[in-house]
Amino acid sequence: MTDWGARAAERLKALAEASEPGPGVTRLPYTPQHRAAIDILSGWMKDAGLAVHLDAAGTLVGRLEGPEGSGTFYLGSHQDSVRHGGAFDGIMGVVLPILAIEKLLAGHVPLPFSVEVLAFADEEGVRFPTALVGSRALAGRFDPGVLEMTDNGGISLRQALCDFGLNPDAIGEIARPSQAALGYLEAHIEQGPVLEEEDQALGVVTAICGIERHQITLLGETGHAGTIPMGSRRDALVGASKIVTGINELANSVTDLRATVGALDVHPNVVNAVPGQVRMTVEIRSPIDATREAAGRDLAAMARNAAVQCSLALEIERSYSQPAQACDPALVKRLDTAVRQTGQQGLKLPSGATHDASAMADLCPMAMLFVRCRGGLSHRPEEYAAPEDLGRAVTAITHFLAQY
Ligand code: HGY
Ligand code: MN
Ligand code: MN
Repeated sequence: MTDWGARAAERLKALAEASEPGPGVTRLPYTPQHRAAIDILSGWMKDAGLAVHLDAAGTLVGRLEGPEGSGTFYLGSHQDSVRHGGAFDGIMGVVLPILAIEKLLAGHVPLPFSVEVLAFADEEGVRFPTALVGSRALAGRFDPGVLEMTDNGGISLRQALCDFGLNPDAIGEIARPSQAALGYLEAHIEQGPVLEEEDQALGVVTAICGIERHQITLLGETGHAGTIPMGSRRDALVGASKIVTGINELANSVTDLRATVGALDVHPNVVNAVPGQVRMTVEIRSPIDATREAAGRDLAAMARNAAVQCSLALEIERSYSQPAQACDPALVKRLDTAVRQTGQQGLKLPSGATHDASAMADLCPMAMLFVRCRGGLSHRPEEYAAPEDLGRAVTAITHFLAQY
């Protein structure tokens, strides 16, 4: 009897080695670590009987051909991680469906359609100020303008794709025909505490929150910290701090709103010089798009006021946004049945994290299977899902597919 959970845990442990040095997992898109991960995944996909290719956006595709003209069901998640993240976020949603297909084929359960397992290159948007690159391309929603966006080293997404051996100008051709897209299922750790609190290994996602990210640059004037009078300073960090506290107060005062200043870069960042420039990111999330968009407008007003009060020049750009997406009711029902067949209660819950499923919803009906993670921790080295829960998830995915 195969222990599918143990196999999943072993595979995720092996994939966690495809990382930059340092605590946790750091695997950014179009890097040697990305290459290492897709080399490992390609072998497992082939062993499972999938035909493998890397598409122009860097998505690794494993395809099992079904009956002629039967349409395709998609499964998958992202291979990339945040910096010093965990070994489960994203990549678990690639490993589990490969094992589920292996399990179905081992049980001689024929699938009445083609299946593709997808390992998207860049969901997190940590290296470049955009996100969901591969899933948006598959859904036919790729914006070529993002190819000119650059990482902190000044490398453009276009250059990174070319250096990875890909042709950025062919990305437009990978969109899938929606009429043949039967649906998309993404298995993902919950990245929150609800399943653990409710003593459930698995959950069924109802909707995915909307998100927008703003890049802000405040430009003042640096100078000697001991000689410039306070009244004539143009201190960019003082301006930035008004935005940090303002957006935090706003998010604490509005229901269903979350806002985070996750990255802040001070220049010249030395103890005895007035900060002349600050670059910062502000991320806003809500399950209600109107709430999120209103907060985005409030942020812009806040930033303009801070710039005026501190005599700063301001650049603000909404570099990425994704509306809230409801999961497809028919797929949710099918997934609920499959989860219950594993002995779980089929707990329903929304996702405060965003996922490739948000973008795939533009192609076809989508659903998400949540897997319990210890303490709800994610985006940090302690991220963990137990092998027995991974095994339950493999079983739920096989039940989900076998229902067709
Ligand atoms: O940020 C998110 O919600 C996801 O992990 N990219
Ligand atoms: Mn993540
Ligand atoms: Mn994720």
